[in-house]
Amino acid sequence: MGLREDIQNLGRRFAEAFTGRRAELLIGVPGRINLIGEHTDYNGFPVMPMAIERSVRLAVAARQDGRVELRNVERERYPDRRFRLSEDIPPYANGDWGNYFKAAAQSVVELAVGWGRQVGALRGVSCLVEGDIPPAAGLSSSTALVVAAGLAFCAANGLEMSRAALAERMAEAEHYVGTQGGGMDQAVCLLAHAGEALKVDFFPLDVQRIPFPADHCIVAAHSTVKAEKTGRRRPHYNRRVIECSLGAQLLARELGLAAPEAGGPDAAPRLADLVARTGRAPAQIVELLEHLLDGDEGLTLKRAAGLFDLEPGEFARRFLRMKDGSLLPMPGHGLRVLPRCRHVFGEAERTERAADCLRGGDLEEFGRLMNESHRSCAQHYEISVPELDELVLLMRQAGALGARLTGAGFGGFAIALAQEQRAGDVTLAVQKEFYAPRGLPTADNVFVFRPAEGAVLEELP
Ligand code: NG1
Repeated sequence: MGLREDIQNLGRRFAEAFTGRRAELLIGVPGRINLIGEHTDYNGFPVMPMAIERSVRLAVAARQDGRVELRNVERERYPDRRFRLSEDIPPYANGDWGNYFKAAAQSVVELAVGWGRQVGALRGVSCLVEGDIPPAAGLSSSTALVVAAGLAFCAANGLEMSRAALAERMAEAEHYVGTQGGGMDQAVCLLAHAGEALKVDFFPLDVQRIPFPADHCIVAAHSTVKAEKTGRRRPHYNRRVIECSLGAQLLARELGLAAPEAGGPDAAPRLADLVARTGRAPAQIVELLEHLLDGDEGLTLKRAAGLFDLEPGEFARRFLRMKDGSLLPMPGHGLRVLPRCRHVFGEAERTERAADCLRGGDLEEFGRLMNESHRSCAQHYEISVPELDELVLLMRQAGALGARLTGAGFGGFAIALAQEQRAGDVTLAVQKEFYAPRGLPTADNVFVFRPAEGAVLEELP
């Protein structure tokens, strides 16, 4: 069944959930896999994702008051939630599913106020929610929910903006849940087209559509390790954002681009700016950083502070502060600025090459780039886990052209690019070698994906 049929079915169930009322708007937002370009988005470098045939769906009725009433079809797992639109919406407990709605609501309220609307006059929504994107698996279930909620609040209040503008807004909005993510997921779930991958550039957002070969597909296999955005994974993700930002600021100072005293990570240059503003090749910039750090792969607090001519306390306050105001705990192995930058600059080049390969039909080379990407994610970015490494190896051995982890890492899914006629072999291999020995089914753990369409919206008469 397609996304449009799915939302229509949900619309029919709305009246049972909210006795007698009718849904006015149906929304479907897909999840995504990322083919290549991992942890590049927040550094200003491109990514290459595609939407998948798994989605979050909403049936929505606008309310006359500013209340938000949420009901999930999986009510036991996701209990009902109610809150009120206001200028400062307090979050639920960490990890609560309602926070993804609050993230969108907070951002839409700010937008509406900026456009001269009174908060008290804003309309809330009653929403019936369902979804089939595996959660905490790097397939972007949380972003699909934030974006779906953003579409619902904007529609209920007649706030019109382009999909690209909404994508940028919702990327910022999702920081409400505490992860300082980039803009990839919001862009792909709003701007994707069936049968195509996207090459997405950032700051400003720019999307190029690249046809995906009809005789190839993506096999995705769950590592069975949860990668919860608001749980264990959050500090690991944010630490990498900060490590990259430190690299960018050190290099910018060295290259005479900006004074790091100008502010913390928010105001700071990104790694991509160093290439764009100096015209230097990424490899040259990595060399410069190696030289600056004397090859030191894990900076102590004292060493890092010294590089910025600061006392450790002052350095931590200026550079290690996360968006929620707390300070990044100093990792035992130090700040791994050099390996993180090695990954990001290498991945940026691989992503550009991969886009050319996809355009030119060189899928073998594309697969090799995926393999290199996985190696770099594991070695330099340290975001793989043994289960993901095992899966990518199995998939390559079974005839995939290339395989890698997808999304933020620390668990979640591995993906493989395969010719259509080899997809069965790849699936069988992971079933026999990975899931069967663990006593797990392949259903809901292994999927075959082809690029799906982006978000759909249907107004009901
Ligand atoms: P997932 O895997 O959906 O959590 C996260 C970020 C992306 C990007 C990737 C790594 C969010 C919402 N998404 O994706 O922006 O940085 O990691 O490439 O934080």
